Amino acid sequence: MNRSLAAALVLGLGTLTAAAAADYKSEFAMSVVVSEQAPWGRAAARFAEAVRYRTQGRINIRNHYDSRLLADRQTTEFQLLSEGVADFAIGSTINWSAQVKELNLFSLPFMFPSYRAIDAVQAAEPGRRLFKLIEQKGVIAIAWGENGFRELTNSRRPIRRPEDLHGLRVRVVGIPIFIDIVRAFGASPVSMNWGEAVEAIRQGRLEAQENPVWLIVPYRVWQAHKHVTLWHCTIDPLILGVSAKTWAGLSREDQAIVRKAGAEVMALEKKESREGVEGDLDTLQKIYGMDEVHLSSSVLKAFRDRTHAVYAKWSDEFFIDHTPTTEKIIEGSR
Ligand code: X2X
Repeated sequence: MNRSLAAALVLGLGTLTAAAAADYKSEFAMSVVVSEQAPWGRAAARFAEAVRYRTQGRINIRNHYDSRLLADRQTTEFQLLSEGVADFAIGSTINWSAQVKELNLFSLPFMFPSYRAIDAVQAAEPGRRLFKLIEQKGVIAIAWGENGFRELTNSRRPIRRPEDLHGLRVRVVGIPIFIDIVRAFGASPVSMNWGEAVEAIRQGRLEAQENPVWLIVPYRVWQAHKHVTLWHCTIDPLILGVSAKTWAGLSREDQAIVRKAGAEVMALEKKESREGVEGDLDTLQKIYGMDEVHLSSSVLKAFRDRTHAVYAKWSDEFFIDHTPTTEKIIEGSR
């Protein structure tokens, strides 16, 4: 290629980039299911600010917290994101599993024993495969974050053995695997969106639920539920995603900015969601007056045994090829 042709091409590309930037809408919408009180919501605020600053205002993101873009129907988030109704989202893999069923991998009961295990799986083939799958469904996955290990809280009694769950009404997100898990303990699942659940907790109408420590604390679940069992039954990773429709309209330069800011913000989010949790599980008891139940490894095994059929059913249904790989990676991370 001669030099003037190359220069013309570069110039042409430059013009295109500028034109694309000038065409941006004045406001991009970002969906978040929780509020800024949680590490997850704080990450959304930081991301919007970092992107606005680094693009010199070209990308102006407005955050819609508390499922406001979703009319409190959190399991529609992925669909609205793929359709471009939301441009960005930091979403829970539980909520997104309504459309991307392979994300149920993280909801297989008692599969992930540690943060090391989850990090290893995300960094390896299963994690990469999930990002690719998501992309095929119209969402560019930028980075992993974390809501956290999900713990069981209730207002009735300490849950020390699997039998203690019998007859309890436990709120879950309306996702089939969670319904199966709760039923495996002889308890009754009640499907509810988070907004509705928070209201019910406040009014003392919800006797049990499961969520990570960093939602239990800011949403004051501890005021209504005195009992918490730290069972680590499932883990709830988050993904920062961009609608492929929105992504296609961004200049290369701005795509790179979004990727970099997203990776930085989500790495910090993951760290914050684990702070005061790993190696110091007494926070809920010491500061918030909850009665904490820790499970010995033999009791944990009894809980796990109860969910064996659920594990088998869901891993066979959806992860025939990547459950074994994931199990191997987890084994190696111990
Ligand atoms: O609804 C929940 O429990 C929450 C906030 O953790 C999710 O979005 C999965």
